[in-house]
Amino acid sequence: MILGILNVTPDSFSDGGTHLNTASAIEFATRLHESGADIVDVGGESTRPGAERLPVEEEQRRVLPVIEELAKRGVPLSVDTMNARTAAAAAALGVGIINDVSGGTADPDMPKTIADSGVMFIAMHSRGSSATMDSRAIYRDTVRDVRTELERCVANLIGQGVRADRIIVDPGIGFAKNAGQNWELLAGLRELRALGHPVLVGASRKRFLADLLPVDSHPGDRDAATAVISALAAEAGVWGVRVHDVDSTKAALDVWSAMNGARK
Ligand code: PMM
Repeated sequence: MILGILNVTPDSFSDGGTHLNTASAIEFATRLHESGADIVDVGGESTRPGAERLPVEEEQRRVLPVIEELAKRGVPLSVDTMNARTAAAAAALGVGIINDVSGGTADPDMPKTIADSGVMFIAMHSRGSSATMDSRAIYRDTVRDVRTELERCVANLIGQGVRADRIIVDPGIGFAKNAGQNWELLAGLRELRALGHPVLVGASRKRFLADLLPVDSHPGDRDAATAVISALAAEAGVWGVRVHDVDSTKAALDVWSAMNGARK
């Protein structure tokens, strides 16, 4: 699955401020869908390291009008939110997946809201908050520790009534991880699959990819590297990738798919 990213924020690291206006956000999301995004992931609150939390009213003012119109147009949607109230409002408008970078821990009402609304839930691994996560990137064995913490997160969600078959897990590339740890997680995706839940990977345009590029490169220059990760993630059996540039990831996945189909 390709989740195309729509950030309706003034300060996301790679596309902040581009789609703050509702009409431009709707047009961009429609284009993502037409280019091959299976789902458009709409977010109103920046989660970049150091970001301050946003009032929930402002988050809703940014995302709900966009979601309402896209849902009317039949675009399959997820909403990237840590707020149970936003999750509930989005689900009522027809959003099928709640994507929570805190794994349901930032808002104590999130697990029950998910359980009651019957939507799918993306439980992403992180530590601390956006403000503190960079200082929490200390692991004994990155893949094993992330796997154990995701396991605990999933058990907590199920304990609060969320159905196991509605949970997708995500290692949270770049969230409380340094560059080396991100690579370890990408190399260890098969181990995360052993959790028994679909796995989502969000490496798109993230800072660690800049190490592979010239020093004066821009986030958009990271799309080729992102597309290669998409194909390698598919090979490792992940369920989905969350990306900014749908065209390059779709091309990479088409190649993987053709090769996979020819396998004897
Ligand atoms: N990364 C960002 C935001 N939301 N959600 C999931 N499930 N996984 C991620 O890796 C993830 C996310 C940060 O990137 P952005 O600012 O480009 O959206």
